Order: sequence, then C-alpha cells, then structure tokens
Amino acid sequence: MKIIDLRSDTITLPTEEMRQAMYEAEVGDDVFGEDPTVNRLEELAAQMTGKEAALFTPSGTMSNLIAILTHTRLGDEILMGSEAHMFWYEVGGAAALGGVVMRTLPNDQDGRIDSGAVEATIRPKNIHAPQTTLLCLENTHNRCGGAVLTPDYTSAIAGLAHRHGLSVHLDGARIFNAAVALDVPVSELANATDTVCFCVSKGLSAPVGSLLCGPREFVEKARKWRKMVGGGMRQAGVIAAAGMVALQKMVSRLAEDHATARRLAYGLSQIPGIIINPEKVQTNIVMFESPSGTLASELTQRIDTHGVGLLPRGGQRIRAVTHRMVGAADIDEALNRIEFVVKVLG
Ligand code: TLP
Repeated sequence: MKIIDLRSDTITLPTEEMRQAMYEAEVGDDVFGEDPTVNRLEELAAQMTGKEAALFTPSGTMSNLIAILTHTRLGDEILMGSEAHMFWYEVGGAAALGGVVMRTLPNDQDGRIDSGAVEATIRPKNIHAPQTTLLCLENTHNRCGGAVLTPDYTSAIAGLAHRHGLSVHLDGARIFNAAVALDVPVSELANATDTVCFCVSKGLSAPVGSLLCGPREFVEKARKWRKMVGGGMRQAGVIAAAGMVALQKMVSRLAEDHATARRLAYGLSQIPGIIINPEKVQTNIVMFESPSGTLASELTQRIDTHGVGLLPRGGQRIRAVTHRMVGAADIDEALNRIEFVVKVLG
C-alpha cells in the first residue's frame, strides 16, 4: 500500500537537482562569514523579500525566536494572533528564552487580527505596565487553514503598529505560497513589516533552513543572537545550496499544491459527515472536521492504518497539507480511503 502523507509539506524530500547542488556546493566557515553559498542565499533572500539583508538559520522556530530576541528587551510585551504558530508550536521560546510576555488577540478565520483590537491592547507608557514593542503576523496562516494576508491588510495593520512605536515581524514560513496564490512578489507582502522570515524546508522542498530578513543593522544583531542560541553553522553551504535551488526553481510549482489542496477539499465535501467549506482553501493547507461524535485523533489514527497521514488539530479539527510528493491521483486515492474509514465508523 502506498503511503499518502498529508501531515505536512515539511516531509518533502530534496530534488535530484538539490542533491547535485549540495554535492557541488562551494563552502567555507559561515561563522567567519566565509561560506560563499550561504552568502549567496542570504543575498537572494534579501532581494526576494525586498529587505537589506538576511540571515540563514536552521529552522523557522529559530528565525522567529531570533527575531523576538533582536526586536525586544526582557519584560516587553509582544502581540500576536490567538492562532499564531509562535504561540502554539514554538515551545514558548519567546517567554522562556526571550523573557517577553506573549499577548494574544483573536485571529479571524482568515488569519487576520482586528486593528481596533491591536490599538486597544497596546499599553500606554506607565510605570506599572510592560512595554508593548512588537506585533507578530503570520502569512500564510497555518492554523487558519493556509489563509493569505493581502498586501493591503498587512500595510494597514503594520502602519497602525508603527504609529504606536511597535516593530512588526512577519512569520512567513509559507510566504511563497501566499505570493503564488495572490500572484504578487513576496516583497509586496513584506514591505510594510520590519522583518520577515520564511522556510525553504516546507513546500519549496529543501531539506533544512529558514531565512530571517530585515534591515542590515537588525540582521547584524540577529547574527549575534543566532550564535548565542547555537545556530552558527560552519560549512552550511551544503544545505544552503539546496535552498538556492528552492528559491530559483521551486516557487512557481507551488500552484500545483494549491490545485491538489482544492481537489482534496472538494472531494472531502462530498463525503457524508465530513464538515468542510472548500471555498475557504486558498493555498496548500486544508482544514476540516470529523463527523460529529468522532474525535479528530480517533479518526486520523484509523485513517493512518489505511496509509493516509493527517494531523489532528484538537477536538474535531483535522489538517491536511498538500505538497510536491502527492499528485492528483494520490489525492483521489486518499479520498477513497478516507471515505471508506468514515463509512465504517458511521
Ligand atoms: N510548522 C510545522 C509544524 O510545526 C506544525 C507544520 O507542519 O506546519 N511558522 C509557521 C507558520 C510554521 O508552520 C512552522 C512549521 C514554523 C514557523 C516553524 O518552522 P520549523 O519547523 O522550521 O521550526
């Protein structure tokens, strides 16, 4: 039985071209700034996001942590959506290692935070209050089903934050998916935010890596934080080479993942009991609910024994992510197997 793994796009394996590039990569010691391939990747990332400079890190989690460490001081308060990946899945690093209070504001279904709520939450300067110094956004929005934030929304909310003296960081782990879905360059999605990070290890298929991009001075400070948290790598060009291929060759094909996600969503909507609005699917993440009375964890476990990997997301919520390693035929096969399990349970 072929395994159809829809747990995440992080499971994508490097392409042949990436492996070749890794084999041939020109390398040096990156802690000395002497790895030409890392330097090239950082330059390309800065150029694509429209920022002055970029820093190569091992993961999205580390990029977000370093962004917080660099933007804030101990005891500050930072704002983010109630569904933010940084809040849910980054081990509380901002609090544990950054010493900041994470204050969450409701995310709507499209991953947005209401500007009125942001304005009402920013603390006035007062001896009793921590200082609110950073707003964090997420595009595409993972827990909000891969929803995209438009350039207009991002500019408006970032403008508001800036007027109140906050900096703005964008967790753009999947920002290339947003760019492809909206048919705009990544720089347009990030130009209103001070910093942005993205991953080459998700739909773009590189094995490892994330880039934190922003003003040159910020990136130089961030480089020191990266060293402190143990992210200073040596001949990292070996992995950066795959990242170069990811940015140069793998972006436009993300549209295929969005098409298979829509195919999956419409197929799921035809299975009696499954709750989903396929119109909501904008990129490569599909959120749906198990039939009433069935927990997501139970259903996904059973579906797993039929060779389809899905992630339970609490209660009845289930996540599927499409990627390069599943085509339309795999989606159809996955739908057959899911329908079979749902019927047996029903
Ligand atoms: N997300 C992973 C898991 O953590 C759930 C996934 O499979 O979606 N920001 C966003 C929006 C992310 O989705 C992720 C990874 C990260 C940051 C962290 O990236 P890594 O895994 O490289 O630390």
